[in-house]
Amino acid sequence: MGERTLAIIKPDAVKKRVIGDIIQRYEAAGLNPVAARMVHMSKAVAEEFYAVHRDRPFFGSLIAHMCSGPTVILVLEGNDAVKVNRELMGATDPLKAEPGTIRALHGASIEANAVHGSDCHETATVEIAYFFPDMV
Ligand code: IDP
Ligand code: MG
Repeated sequence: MGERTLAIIKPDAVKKRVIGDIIQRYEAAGLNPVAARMVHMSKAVAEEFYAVHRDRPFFGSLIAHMCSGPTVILVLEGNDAVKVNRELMGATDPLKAEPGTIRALHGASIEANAVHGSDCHETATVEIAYFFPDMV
């Protein structure tokens, strides 16, 4: 049934009330939601999820943002799901994201950039297991 990837609609996008718009874009791109949870992350949960960025200067601020309100976490399934989702999201910095991408449309800053998406198949497997342990 294709590949799976993890997507997170970040607190800035939830506050902006664009959950529906973003999920519609996943569906239109052939990325079918197969699991979903709404999660207001604790600091510990966000820190573990973004552990790879622990030494980056923006880490503390990123964690504060991810814990600033509820998120919507989805497993998306489809052909080439990781790559298709990364293209649909656009570049990390919304100002550099291709027009029409989710981050170009809804991102507020390089930090509050509306969505997360797994960056490769291996990362997707780890990230899906982290939020959906029953799926593995
Ligand atoms: P990605 O989300 O496009 O994969 P990463 O480099 O993995 O980008 O960074 C993870 C998250 O950390 C980004 O989505 C963004 O929220 C935040 N971030 C990345 N670079 C910066 C920065 O230079 N300043 C502030 N936040 C950043
Ligand atoms: Mg990344």
